[in-house]
Amino acid sequence: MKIAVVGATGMVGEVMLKVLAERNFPVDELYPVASERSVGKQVNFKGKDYEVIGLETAVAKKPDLAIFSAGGGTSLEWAPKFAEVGTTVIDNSSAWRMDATKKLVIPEINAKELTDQDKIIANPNCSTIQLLMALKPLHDKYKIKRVVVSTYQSITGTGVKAVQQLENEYAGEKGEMAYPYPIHRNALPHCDVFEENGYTKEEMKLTKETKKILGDDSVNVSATAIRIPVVGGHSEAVNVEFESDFDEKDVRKTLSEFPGITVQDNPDTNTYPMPIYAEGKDDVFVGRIRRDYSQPNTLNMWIVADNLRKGAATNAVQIAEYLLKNKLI
Ligand code: A2P
Ligand code: 11C
Repeated sequence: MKIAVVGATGMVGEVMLKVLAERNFPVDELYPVASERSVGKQVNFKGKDYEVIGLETAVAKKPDLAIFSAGGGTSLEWAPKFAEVGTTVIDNSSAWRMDATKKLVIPEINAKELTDQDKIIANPNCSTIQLLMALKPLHDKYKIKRVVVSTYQSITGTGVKAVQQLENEYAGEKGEMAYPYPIHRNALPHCDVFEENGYTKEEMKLTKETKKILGDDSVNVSATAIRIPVVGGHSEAVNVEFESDFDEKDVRKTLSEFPGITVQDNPDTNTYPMPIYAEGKDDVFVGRIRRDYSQPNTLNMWIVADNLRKGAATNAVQIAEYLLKNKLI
């Protein structure tokens, strides 16, 4: 396989290279791609240094696969150019997710929708992926009516600049700000940009992407997305109302049998998911599973995952693995 990793010098791109190596994805030729600022720099893959190239040069190489994590603008402009030369693009940005002609894929949930005609495939938003991993098996069993989710999101979701901002603030130094306010010792009810309806784009991604991935417009999601000074993973407090009633034991069993989910839930031993455990792992961790006694058929849970892994790189590489296994690339 000839593979381009677009955004190879970024927060997700770096993890992408790590995950491709760890999972032993068959990479015969690797093209790390970044902005013109980074052309000529070196990145390491499996102990070997590779020179970063620009987008134009990468398209000319006609790779079999291009995995994009370089922002929506870059994807909108360049994914079609790769597709035109026969490259299959897996795109981590929000550029193509809600395009009706593009599939939005979490392999454990809907990879079966993919065909060899899909030349641009969208990777869902990180907070959507971990939410849906837990919702899907429960939706199949009890049918979801409504979800209320509050997120506690890692600064790594914003990228290198945000991590730098927090480091500067720790050190008491001034520098470029990724957020409109300090993030150290703070919580910002503001992930991505505000939309006209008063929600942020991140909140609306949770609402819209959920319907598309489940293929069910009747599932309603109300979201509040918060940025906190944490690295290692996103956390979500989730309240789910089902059509039918459930047994808590059965919920735990259903979740733990779903591939890619680990249930960590034992109040007696203070066992629950946390970003410091999820960091560097590919699974989605679910805990604090308990009935909401304030209304019928309703459940509370807490979901944590490494947003750079299952929320981005791992999910993208799993899509690539599915394409390869099913001879779709
Ligand atoms: P560069 O390092 O040259 O800026 P992050 O989200 O962590 O900030 O990373 C963004 C990634 O996307 C980086 O690899 C960055 O490259 C890359 N990138 C940003 N803008 C462009 C662009 N216009 N063309 C190609 N790559 C881009
Ligand atoms: C965050 N969800 O943590 C973002 C990061 O739509 O892919 C990725 C943005 C996106 O803010």
